[in-house]
Amino acid sequence: MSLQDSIPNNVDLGSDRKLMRALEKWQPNFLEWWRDMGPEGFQEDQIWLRTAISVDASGWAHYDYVKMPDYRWGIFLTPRDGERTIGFGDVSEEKVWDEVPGELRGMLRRIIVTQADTEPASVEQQRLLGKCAPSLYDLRNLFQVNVEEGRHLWAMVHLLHQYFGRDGREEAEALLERRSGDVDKPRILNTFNERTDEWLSFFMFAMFTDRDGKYQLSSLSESGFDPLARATQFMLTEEAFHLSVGEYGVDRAVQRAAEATVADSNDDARAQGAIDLVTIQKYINFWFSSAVELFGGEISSNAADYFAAGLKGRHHEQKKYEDHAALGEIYSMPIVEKGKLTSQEVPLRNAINEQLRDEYVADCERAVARWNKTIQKAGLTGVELSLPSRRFNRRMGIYAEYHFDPRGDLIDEATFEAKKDTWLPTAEDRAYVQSLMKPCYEPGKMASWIAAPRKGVKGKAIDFEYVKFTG
Ligand code: BYC
Ligand code: FE
Ligand code: FE
Repeated sequence: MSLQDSIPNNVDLGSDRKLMRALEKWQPNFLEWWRDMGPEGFQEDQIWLRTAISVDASGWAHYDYVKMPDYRWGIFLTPRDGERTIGFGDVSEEKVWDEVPGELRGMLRRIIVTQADTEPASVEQQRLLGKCAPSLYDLRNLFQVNVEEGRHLWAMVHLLHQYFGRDGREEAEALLERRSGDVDKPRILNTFNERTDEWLSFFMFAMFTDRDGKYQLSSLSESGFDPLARATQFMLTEEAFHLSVGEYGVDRAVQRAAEATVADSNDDARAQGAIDLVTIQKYINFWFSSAVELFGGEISSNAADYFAAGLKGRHHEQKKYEDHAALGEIYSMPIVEKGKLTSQEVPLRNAINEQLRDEYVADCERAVARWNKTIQKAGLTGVELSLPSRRFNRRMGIYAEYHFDPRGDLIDEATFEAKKDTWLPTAEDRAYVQSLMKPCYEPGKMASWIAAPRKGVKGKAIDFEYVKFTG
């Protein structure tokens, strides 16, 4: 099969010899990376996967059994919708760019490489999960997420190859060389070096970390660099599924926790083989505080520069905002001064990261409210999950040097240390969660710690054979 056949695309790959050659060199390295660092095992099994084969709203997704190494990682840009002008920053109303403006090359490359780096990183973090999947349905969803993160890497590598010359080719190689968690060659952003080798963490990751992806992609989807805007628009169509895997995965663990608590004479969910809600709360605290870092510093001149240059806007910039210059506006931000929380006025452009984080936090609050409904429905009263304050447990940004409790109140280090084990997963909690990670591969059956999903994938039954083992 020629490269052109094996890469579904709408970027007219066939007529661009130079791009073809670059991708032909990169593809075997990608496949080698996939074999080494992609899902461990299962490479010969038939997985019922969706593949993006076009960009039409109605027909882009094709579902069939496929072996993962044969997955067709395509390159798609959402089609142009007439002439578009840039919608924010100092370049508002200028026509969008089809090539990289020379003076923005460094900034753009950095944004694209940072975005790209997260995609293979997440696949590496999740590589052992197949061995302990709580059901066939979940196993299939994991692999769906993994192959699509692989495709997101292709999307960014296409941009690097087509628009950044030799630098771009070198960056594309480096993306296959860094490794999640590696001491010498770690992935760029911290969260992508955390261990994600049990399923509660995986669901938390898809809920909180992929959701950062949604907001970052969204703010790039109106970029003045049109190929980036159109690439990220198409990535967002896939991202929605990843977010649902996370949100409903946590929901099912919560449901089982609540039901088990009700069923147990001592209210002990663990005695029933479930994960208790206290532990789930600690995982929420950990993963939310880790993901919240991904929005960058609260006060960021990088973000101001990206915005001014028309490279990175805000979530729903056109739809939601009236003033696309964001000049002369003030953002009021809680800061610590003389040992007390007070507020500081920051020029809006320097607070773009924080504004995006606001949208993200509100979205996470919505999900937690849904989980609390699930607890109620299970008949458990007096227990609620909550999202910690964005100031809690931070390593970066303006809150990093202080300590806060999950409510966001300033506390001293001794208090934090004394309470830490009640707020964040302990080694014992992690060991307990790990002890539940037994594979459950019989169609329709679920592991002890998780409720069944409400429905299967794309109209299939929950007990559909989502993975056919050949080994
Ligand atoms: N870890 O001005 P600052 C996804 C660095 S997820 C380590 O505060 P800026 C996905 C920063 O580089 C979406 N370092 O921040 C999800 C800078 O370094 P220098 C990924 C960090 O630049 C699941 C310094 O700190 N996409 O798609 O405004 C599965 C101060 O920077 C971190 C993107 O991120 C961190 N967390 O904002 C699969 C979009 N945060 O200059 C996929 C592209 C900051 O001092 N990236 N630093 O050396 C960006 O737009 C920006 O780079 C960031 C950071 C928003 C990440
Ligand atoms: Fe992605
Ligand atoms: Fe994702």
